[in-house]
Amino acid sequence: MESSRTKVVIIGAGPAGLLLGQLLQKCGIDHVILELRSAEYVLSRVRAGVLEQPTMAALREAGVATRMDREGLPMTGFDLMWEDRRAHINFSLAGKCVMVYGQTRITEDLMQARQATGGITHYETTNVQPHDFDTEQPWVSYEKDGRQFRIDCDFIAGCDGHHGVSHKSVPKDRIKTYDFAFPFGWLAILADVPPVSEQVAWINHPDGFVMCSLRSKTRSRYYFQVPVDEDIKAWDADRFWGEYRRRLPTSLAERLVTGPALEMSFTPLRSTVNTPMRFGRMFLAGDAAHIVPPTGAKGLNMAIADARRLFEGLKQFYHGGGGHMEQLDSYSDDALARVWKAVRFSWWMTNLSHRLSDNPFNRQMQLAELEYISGSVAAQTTIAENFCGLD
Ligand code: RFL
Repeated sequence: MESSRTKVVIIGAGPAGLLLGQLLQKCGIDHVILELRSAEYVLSRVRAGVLEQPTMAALREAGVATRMDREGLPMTGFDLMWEDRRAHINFSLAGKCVMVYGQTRITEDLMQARQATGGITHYETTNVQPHDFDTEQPWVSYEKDGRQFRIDCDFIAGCDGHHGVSHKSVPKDRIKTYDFAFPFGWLAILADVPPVSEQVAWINHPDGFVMCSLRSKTRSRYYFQVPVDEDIKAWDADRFWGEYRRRLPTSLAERLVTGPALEMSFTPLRSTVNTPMRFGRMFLAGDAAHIVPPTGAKGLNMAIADARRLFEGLKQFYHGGGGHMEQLDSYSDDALARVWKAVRFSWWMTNLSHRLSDNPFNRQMQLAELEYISGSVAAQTTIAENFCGLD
């Protein structure tokens, strides 16, 4: 086995791992990123696209925001629609705004910055395994190109997503997982067509949720609700557009432009929180610690917030004089306080906007709540401040 040493081993090169790496790189703190997939595969994943203000600030701090500031689209509100009704949620009620800028681009910007500054990422590493994280001498083993490696380190950052190895390496009696799976998911299309609505719209249709979203002025991302056991292979772009148009309010259906699918995917909706987010010298960040239904546009923002907070703890340890652990010690509690609020908002938005069951009572409750929101500035303000991110 070939051995080496660094200060921090980051497992996973998604947004959480790459941002943490870039912040450490800027501070001169030695680290290595290990990623299961190839760089091309990581870049091909189409995911989130709505950035809260603290996310934008973190990307600026990491020095990777030039393209975001040039090409990102400011989003000042969104529409909630049902039947022939509409409530506009104006983010100015919360004194904030967000930005539309795709996760793929963030990943690309972070990868380019990493390459330019000489940060080390080993792609296509297999059998990555954290060891001895309960001691002050943790280490990580992995394989690449048929060779075995060992990296000794001070800390391990588990940024390896929901299916990663980090949280699975913790003994079952030391980790508590809270989990709720909705019985439905989202079928999505990405297409180079102008967005059907200038405002991103969340639409409660009696047959299930519909969303009009965008990545730019010429690229749209549309979703609708399907049962979790839907045969996804039975859906091609033509069938998608037909059902999508059918569920849109008439005013939008008339304006819908369709086109070839750049990508189609299915995302099951679930909420999962692994607690705590720290195990000795291993810290979980991003989807490795929690996932949320995308309804509240929180997943990416939560991952970036965790990475930012973990970075502050590591910076204090290495640059604060005397190996201070205070911020690392409070990482899990501080992060979870924020995480649970975002989980709640994502769960609530999902319950408000999706077909929950065949029971008509549920729909009447949703309609009453939507009517209440449309007539209450207080309710709209609550939604705006949660959507834009709680401080
Ligand atoms: P990621 O992006 O999943 O990255 C984790 C990385 O770890 C690697 N990995 C490993 N590496 C080494 N060894 C192992 N054993 C490993 N196992 C895994 C993976 O290959 C990967 O590169 O997690 P991170 O960095 O925490 O970032 C989180 C965000 O990606 C995620 O929260 C959002 O994309 C969630 N999400 C959405 N969030 C939103 O806010 N709005 C959205 O519209 C939205 N759409 C989505 C989404 C997530 C999706 N996925 C995960 C199913 C749509 C989809 C399809």
